[in-house]
Parts: sequence; structure tokens; C-alpha cells
Amino acid sequence: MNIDKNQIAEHNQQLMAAHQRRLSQVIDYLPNAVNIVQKLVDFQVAIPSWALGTGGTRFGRFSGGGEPRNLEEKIADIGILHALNRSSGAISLHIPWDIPKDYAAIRALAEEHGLAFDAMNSNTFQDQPDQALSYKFGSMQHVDKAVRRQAVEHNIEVIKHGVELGSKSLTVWLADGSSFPGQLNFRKAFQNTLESLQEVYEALPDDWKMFVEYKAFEPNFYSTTVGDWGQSLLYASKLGEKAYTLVDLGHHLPNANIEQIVALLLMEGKLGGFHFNDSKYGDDDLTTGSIKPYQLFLIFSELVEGMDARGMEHAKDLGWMIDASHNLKDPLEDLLQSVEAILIAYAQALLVDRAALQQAQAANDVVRAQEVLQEAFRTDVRPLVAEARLRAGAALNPIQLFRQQDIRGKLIRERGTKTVATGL
Ligand code: PSV
Ligand code: MN
Repeated sequence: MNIDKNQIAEHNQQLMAAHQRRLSQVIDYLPNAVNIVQKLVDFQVAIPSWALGTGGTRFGRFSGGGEPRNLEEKIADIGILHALNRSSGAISLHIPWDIPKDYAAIRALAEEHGLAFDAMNSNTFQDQPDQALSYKFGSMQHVDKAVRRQAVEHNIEVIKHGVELGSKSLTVWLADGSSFPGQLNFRKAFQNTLESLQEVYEALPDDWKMFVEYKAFEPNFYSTTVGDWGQSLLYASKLGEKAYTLVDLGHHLPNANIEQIVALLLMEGKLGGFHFNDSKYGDDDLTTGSIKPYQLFLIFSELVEGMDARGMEHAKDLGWMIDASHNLKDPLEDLLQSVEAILIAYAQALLVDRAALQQAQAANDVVRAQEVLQEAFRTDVRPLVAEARLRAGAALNPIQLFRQQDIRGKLIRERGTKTVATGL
């Protein structure tokens, strides 16, 4: 199912007059705002291959129909998103949920849709049917060397798949940890994990990065072996210059100051990638920006400031990905909403008057500092984000077009109502 360029052009034509009115209001008020549009055009957010189906909870899963049945259909779904917003130009694969069978064909299909291969993700948090040893008590931390070896080999295999596809990074998220006091020797668990990660690191091509993702809880609830940014940074520092910390917004203890974490990781040159989502309680995996949009803005504000301080390229030097789950909404609509929220926060962060903020900080003018940040946060940047889409050849209102074209209905007719995508 492809979206025709004419459908986009026609849709944009219908909305053009209203769009131009709204855009000129922003530009009247902020004449320099138009300078950020190209940055918004360049910014791409990868879509994970496991987020295209209906997400479940441990209590149930309510499929919406038309879910992609294989990797080819997942690529087609991301192709639809990218055609609609031109900001979702990459796919992140989870192995073994999405093992590519024919590399050349998969590469060609992705290219047809204008998609690159973002980070590869390994999976040692589930047992596979043909697997010799169980990960019930962990993978890279395991007391049994043979289990650790199996986890290392899996990661090396994931790198090999990625090399064939043109990916440049590996994300390792470990469910390792313990659920009861006394279950683990923390020091030994750390050392086993480090040793295993070192073996994987050895197999990493020179131009690749390794992202060590941390998470404070779940599925283990007493301790996690890569539990927070400090532990991740410890592993990444010991591993070497190709290893970085990956921040998933849902992986912190409640009320953690994620923007400060981001600022310090960037300062150390050790922030590698991002998983976007939103949450109220735990790793809720809700639509980005749906619960705490101000926090998202503050994080982006630190990202922009910290990346600029190091002369980094916003669009390319960090891995940007959505990592969410969709229990209630159509996954494609939900992803469109997340990408929009990310671009809005990024645009607002670009509008922060950095000189004024620095002055306020130097003068301990707390009120002024807040005013500067909130001035940017309260600016309605949606016309700028829409203008970026227009310039990139995307739809002014992606969700409206998705619905007008009855894309979900077409996918259901093509694939059926009872299809189930691989993933969680
Ligand atoms: C774990 O909660 C996580 O955030 C990791 O990134 C996984 O790879 C992903 O979710 C999908 O399960
Ligand atoms: Mn994640």
C-alpha cells in the first residue's frame, strides 16, 4: 500500500490557505523562526519494527486489525508514515523478532520507501523455542558461563545482520537483575555483564556504536544490572569510545530529572541514543508528549544546548528512536502523534533565547530564566513543523490524510483482521 504523491498534493492544497495564515502569524511574531524549518526537515526519528502492531499488557491484547505479518509489511507501514510526515526515515530492527531472510531484497525495499536501518536491537530477555539455555536468571550476568556465551553469540549474530543491512549501531538492553534480596552478588553480576559486553564490543565494526540501555525496574523488581545512567556510563566508559549510554524516557524511577542526566552524559561525550515515549507511573510506553510535554521540551532544550556546545549535528550525531506501545490507538496514528510531539519539542528548544538564558543564570535571575524557557515552550510552533513537512513533500496534516484515505481500512482488507505482528 503506497501513498500517492498526488493525494498528498491535493490534501495540502485544501489546507494551504489556513496553513499560510497560521505560519505568517508565527513569523510576524518571531521573524527568525523560519530559520529553524530546515533543521526540522533534517530531523529523522527511527521507528522500531516492534511498534507497528497492537501492544498488549500482561492482561490482554486487543488487536485492531491489518497488522503487518512480516518484516516486508513492517517496512511498508513505516513507508506509509514516512510518506505522510517525511520525518520517519529509518527502521530499527529487533532480532529475533525480525530476522531478515534476504538482505538484498530487504535493503531494496527499505530504499524504495526512503528508509535507512537504524540501531539493531538484540534480545536476551526472552527464551526462543530453539534456544539451548534459558535466560530465566539473566543473560550476560548469568552465573553459568555457557549462558553468558550464548548471549554474547546472539549479540554478535545481531551485529552480522546489521552489517548486511547497513546499520551502524547495536542497542543492548538487558533484563538482567534480581527480584529478591540475596538472589545476586551485585559485584559479580556487574563483572560478568561487563566481560560479556566486552566480548560483544570486540566484534563491533570500527564504524559502529554500541548503546547500553539502562532501566531501573521490570521485569526484575529488586535490582537491575544496568539499572541507571550511572551504571550504564560505567559500562560504556570501561568498554571504550564506541560505547555510549542510551536513554529511554520510561526507564527511570519516578520524577527523575532526565534533562539533567542528558546534559551530563552529553558533557562527557557518552550520550549515544534516545528512546522516546511517555509515562505517568513506570515504563508505560505511552505516546511521546501525551503526559509530560514540558519535560520533553526541557530534555530537548538540554539536548540542543549540549549538542551545540560540542559542535554536534542534531540530526545525525545521536540515535533518535520511538520506543512505545499502542494498546488503544491505531499504532500508525499513535506513531504519527509521537513524531509530531518530538518535532514540536525540538522546535521549541531551538527557539530558546540562549543568550538571555545565560544572562539570567549569571545574574541568578530565576524568574527571568523561567520566563525565557516558558516563552519558547508556550510558542505555538505547529505551523513551523507543518511548513517543514510541506517543504519535504509530506502532508500538512498526516493524521487527517491517514483517515481521509482510510489507510487502516485498506490495510485490513489487504492483510485481514486477525493478523498479529511479532514483538511484545
Ligand atoms: C525495554 O523496556 C525496551 O525499552 C528495550 O529498548 C527493548 O529492546 C524494547 O523495550 C522493546 O521490548
Ligand atoms: Mn527502549
